[in-house]
Amino acid sequence: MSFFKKLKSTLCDLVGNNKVANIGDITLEELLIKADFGCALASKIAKDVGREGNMALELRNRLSEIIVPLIREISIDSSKTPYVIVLSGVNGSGKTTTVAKLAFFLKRQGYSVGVAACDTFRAAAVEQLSDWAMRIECDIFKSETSRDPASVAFDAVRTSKRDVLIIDTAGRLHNNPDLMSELKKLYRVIAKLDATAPHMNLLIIDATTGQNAVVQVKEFGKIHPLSGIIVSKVDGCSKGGAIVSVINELQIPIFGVGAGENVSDFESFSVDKFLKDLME
Ligand SMILES: Nc1nc2c(ncn2[C@@H]2O[C@H](COP(=O)(O)OP(=O)(O)O)[C@@H](O)[C@H]2O)c(=O)[nH]1
Ligand SMILES: [Mg+2]
Repeated sequence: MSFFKKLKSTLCDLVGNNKVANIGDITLEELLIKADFGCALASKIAKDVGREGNMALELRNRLSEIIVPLIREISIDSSKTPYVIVLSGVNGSGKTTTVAKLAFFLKRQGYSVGVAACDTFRAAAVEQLSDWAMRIECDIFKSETSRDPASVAFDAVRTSKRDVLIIDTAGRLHNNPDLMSELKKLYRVIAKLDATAPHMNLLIIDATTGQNAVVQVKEFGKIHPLSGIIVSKVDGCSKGGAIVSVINELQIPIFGVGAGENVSDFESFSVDKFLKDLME
């Protein structure tokens, strides 16, 4: 079931069945808190929705107001060859897995895809991406000799003949200036080949990160402007409200969510899909 459909069935169906209107049972605010919206957002939405009229419709409208302005569709500009996507984020946030998921998703849409192993710190990271590339059957760019991620990225962009090139990077803490300047260098060298690259710059955020996500968006955005985020590991947040709260808190475009460890566990977002899932 899609992410927003699940959200709808945890919330709106209950409200629609009037279980919530019978305040004796449970209030809307309590329901939202149970669905992981966090106290502040739960209380605000509950207040906005009120207690009369068509509460289910009001609730959907409030959710739309929060989410719709920030939903983006992944769209590839075919005039850019390769169309370069860079994924960044802190350690373990799900970057490498998301590279594989995106590659799989785009291949299924008919694009030819290459991936670049620019996490050169750990041999295991290159191996991890090589395994994925073999399974998905896409090109992989890696270096046996260079430990410089910028030079691997440069060669990949220069030689890739594919429609899309997805660049994996090493996890880094935003408070490590050396690693952050290394990431800056990666952006600088690929811009030498194409001043408009990367064409999409995504931050991968672990859904269970909480408040620190705000800092991550701010700090990674300073290195290179972010196109938006993908939130990984939403399968670990059973009720979905936490994601709405992240979207609301960060006020940054979201392109989709990762919901598992397999390549097919990626859900891309679009406004049409959101409205269909939530409003139907
Ligand atoms: N349950 C779940 N696990 C995930 C998801 N995305 C990544 N992981 C797991 O999280 C761990 C770190 O992922 P990885 O892609 O290596 O993170 P990286 O360090 O940012 O490259 C691995 O064990 C992945 O299998 C997801 O959407 N759901
Ligand atoms: Mg990785």
